[in-house]
Amino acid sequence: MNAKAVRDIREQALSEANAATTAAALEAVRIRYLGRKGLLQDIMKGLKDVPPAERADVGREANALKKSLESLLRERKGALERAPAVGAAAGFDPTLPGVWRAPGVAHPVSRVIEDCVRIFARLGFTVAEGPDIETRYHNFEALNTPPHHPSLDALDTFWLASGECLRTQTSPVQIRVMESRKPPVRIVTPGRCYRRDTTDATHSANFHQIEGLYVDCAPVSLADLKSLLAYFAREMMGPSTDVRFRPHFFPFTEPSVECDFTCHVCGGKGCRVCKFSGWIEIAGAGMVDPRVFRQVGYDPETVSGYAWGMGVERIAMVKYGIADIRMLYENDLRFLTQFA
Ligand code: 2NL
Repeated sequence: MNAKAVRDIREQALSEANAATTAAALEAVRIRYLGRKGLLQDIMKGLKDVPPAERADVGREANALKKSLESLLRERKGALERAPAVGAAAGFDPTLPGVWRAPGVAHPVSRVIEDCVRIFARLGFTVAEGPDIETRYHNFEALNTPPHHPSLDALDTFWLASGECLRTQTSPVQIRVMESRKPPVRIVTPGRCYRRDTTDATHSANFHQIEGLYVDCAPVSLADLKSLLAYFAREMMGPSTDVRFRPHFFPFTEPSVECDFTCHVCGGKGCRVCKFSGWIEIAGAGMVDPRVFRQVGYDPETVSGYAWGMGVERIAMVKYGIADIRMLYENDLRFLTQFA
């Protein structure tokens, strides 16, 4: 027995420990080398026969064998515990089907926004966005809202201590775009809006709008607006959809209309969905009021345009037959994944 022989045993022990792929195999290595009847014990027992000059060297090598093998066994045991069931030895069966992950689907609100944007983009409209926190000026005053209008009331709008508010519509985005660009303007503005509504089947304090604005230096007419909304109606609800205008009032458009689509369920004959009228109210619209143009620095004598606004949740509910707006916000995947 000499130091080199002990070193060789150590090499052998370490390589066996490295090759072991199960806890049982590691334990067998430990017993063979470090066990009570193991090789290390044989070396220790043989020390007395080693010439005194070499004894210290052999003892040192024996100690190194013990220490390095113990530490490698500890490390390998930890690694095996952290990575269970990998490799053929742990029972991996490559012929079994893989783990299936459900593909995600867009939320119906996102889906409707994407569909609207795609349809209007074909007509040359681009998307504009703005802040959720708006100034009183951009959300109300620039839109010709009279000072006594109920929407300015603290009971209808979320006012912040700063004097700003959470936007109640996406029209302020259009004001900001007109402030910063010369006509022609052709934009749609999808986005989140806020109103102090008590939640019920058709109201949510958080909801989404998509508005549109077209301004040109050439004369634009209500007929242009109607053909645009008719095109949108057919693309969104089906090719046989028709539209009608009813007179209405908005402070920011003159004249103003409400736009109904024929009911996509009964085709206009009358059913429960359209409350037997054949029509479903979808959008508010009109020709941009000259006072709004003057506010943003446009000359109403030389520019004209139309604007419209629609509720995203409302379109989703009509299109997909959703009875309660709250279902869109409960995050129940059994419900949401139906609209892929
Ligand atoms: C509705 C009505 C509407 C507009 C929004 C608008 C924006 C500017 C100027 C003029 Cl900057 N009009 N937007 C016009 C008419 C109706 O929305 O019922 N939305 C759900």
